[in-house]
Amino acid sequence: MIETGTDPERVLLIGVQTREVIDESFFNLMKELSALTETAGGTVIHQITQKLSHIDNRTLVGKGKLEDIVLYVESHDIDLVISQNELSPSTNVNLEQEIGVRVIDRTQLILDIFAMRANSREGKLQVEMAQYDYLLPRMIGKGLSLSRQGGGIGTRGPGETQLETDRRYIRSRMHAIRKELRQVEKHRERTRQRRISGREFNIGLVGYTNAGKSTLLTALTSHDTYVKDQLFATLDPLTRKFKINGHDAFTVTDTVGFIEDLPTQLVHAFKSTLEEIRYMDVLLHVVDASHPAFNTHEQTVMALLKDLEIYDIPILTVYNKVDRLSRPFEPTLFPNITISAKDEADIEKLKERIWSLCIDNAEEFTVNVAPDEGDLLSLYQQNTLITSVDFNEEKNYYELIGYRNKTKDDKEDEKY
Ligand SMILES: Nc1nc2c(ncn2[C@@H]2O[C@H](COP(=O)(O)OP(=O)(O)OP(=O)(O)O)[C@@H](O)[C@H]2O)c(=O)[nH]1
Ligand SMILES: [Mg+2]
Repeated sequence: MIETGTDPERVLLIGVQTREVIDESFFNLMKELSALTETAGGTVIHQITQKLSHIDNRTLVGKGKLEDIVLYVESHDIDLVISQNELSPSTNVNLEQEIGVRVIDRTQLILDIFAMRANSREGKLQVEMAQYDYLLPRMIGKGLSLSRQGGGIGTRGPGETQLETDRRYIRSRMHAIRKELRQVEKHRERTRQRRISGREFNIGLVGYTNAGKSTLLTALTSHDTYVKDQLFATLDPLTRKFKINGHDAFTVTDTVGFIEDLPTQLVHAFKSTLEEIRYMDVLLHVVDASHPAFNTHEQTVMALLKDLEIYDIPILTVYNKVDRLSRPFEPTLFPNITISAKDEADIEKLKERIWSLCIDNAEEFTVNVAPDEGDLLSLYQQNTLITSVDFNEEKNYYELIGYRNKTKDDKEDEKY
């Protein structure tokens, strides 16, 4: 956020619509850029766009349009210009020189929001890594000044003193971060192992940013998580236990939201976080059904899942926010469920679907537990879905029948 005491930055958005981008997509991209800017704490004053067959290598927009921009910035007290199109280092410098205020692009804006949101040590390191990854090629031979005194959108993340030091420092810092991230990853691996051997049913939430993942996690677990009408409210994976039909054996994990054209630096940096998804038993793909671009959103998510090579986890598409729908809704992904995360009856319906998906992918088992093995009994209750308990008087033990999660090993074995 912008520090208190300072007024929000006044932002002008600019964008070039090239021939291959249709009007509707361009409109949505500019709208999303505006939402991202507000999320970063800026105020969007105006936007100036241009249709061109291809972007101008020197200044992005044509000469006349550039004059319009310069005039607008001067007469409306603009602090910052944000470009929808990716800017090469030299275009970026040219624009700043011509316009006379700071100019950043969508990637820098998203990196900035991530820097603002990162809470955990791991999240912070991942963002720092992504920012250096972005900065490094921009320093080489460009004589680009890295001093970004004054603060504001696009300047958050690695501290200023660090930005002012040289490439060698950045390289060695990147090396150190990589090393530390590997440690964190090992730790995560151990927790994951425990979760898998615990044989709980792990439900993963994935989806476009602002789809309602955190709201759903809260609704399923009746706990408070950070839910905000902002893009990228959640950066760190968060796992909570929850119950279905009185059974304790479920966990749900919230993940970072996806976005169209997520900067590659960030995809790279958050790979290990995103890879948590791979270890889930069932995925809930949350889609904001009330969003006009929901179709592009869900395709973006599916493409990322494909990139992560996630093929064999059952996915239930959860079309959310139906309470906001004003038009008839045609689902495009199957199987699906249409809900409002704010409707308790819908949450119950969703739990039933999760329950059947888990059972479908589990194995039935029977086991006998002696009356003095109370600990064992509760272990089964915690980690499996017990559907019947009978006391066998003749043999003096409890007969349990239930479903348990297949371990990843069992799943591997099945393939052969
Ligand atoms: N009307 C309505 N609003 C909803 C519903 N579900 C979520 N929202 C709102 O949508 C906004 C975004 O919800 P979040 O749960 O933060 O979304 P998210 O997917 O976690 O977003 P990121 O963490 O940014 O990726 C919040 O303002 C929620 O209150 C719903 O079913 N109906
Ligand atoms: Mg969230």
